Amino acid sequence: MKTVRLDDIVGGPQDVHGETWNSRRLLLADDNMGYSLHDTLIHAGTATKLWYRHHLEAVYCIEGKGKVVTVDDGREWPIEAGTVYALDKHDKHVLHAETAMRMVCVFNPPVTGRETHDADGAYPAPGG
Ligand code: 9YT
Repeated sequence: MKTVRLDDIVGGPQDVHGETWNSRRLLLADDNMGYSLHDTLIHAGTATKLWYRHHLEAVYCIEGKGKVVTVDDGREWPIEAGTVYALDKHDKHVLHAETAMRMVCVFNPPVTGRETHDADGAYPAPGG
């Protein structure tokens, strides 16, 4: 087994900055767990368009408050500390952060490390 410490990730190659978020990637594809595990900060007052076409993502909000809007049906899903949302249908969505939010995110298949979103809000398919 092994341990990973957030303090050792911050400021290194697994500390990835997007326009509206900062993803500290704790476990990646190379860790061979079958998923990746991220501790992600979402900046207050932002809206992020996302569509993980190639991945399933579960997101556990542990700090802050906001909402997810699913694009196809316009439904609003309130999110606060203690809420998990699971994008089990590769749902196109917009994440609105009312306050700064801290999320524990799991991706299946795992991301490899440096991914940021394309114009659709997706990460590339594994293997290119
Ligand atoms: C919640 C969400 O999807 N935020 C965007 C960043 C992503 N979760 C990541 O790479 O950690």
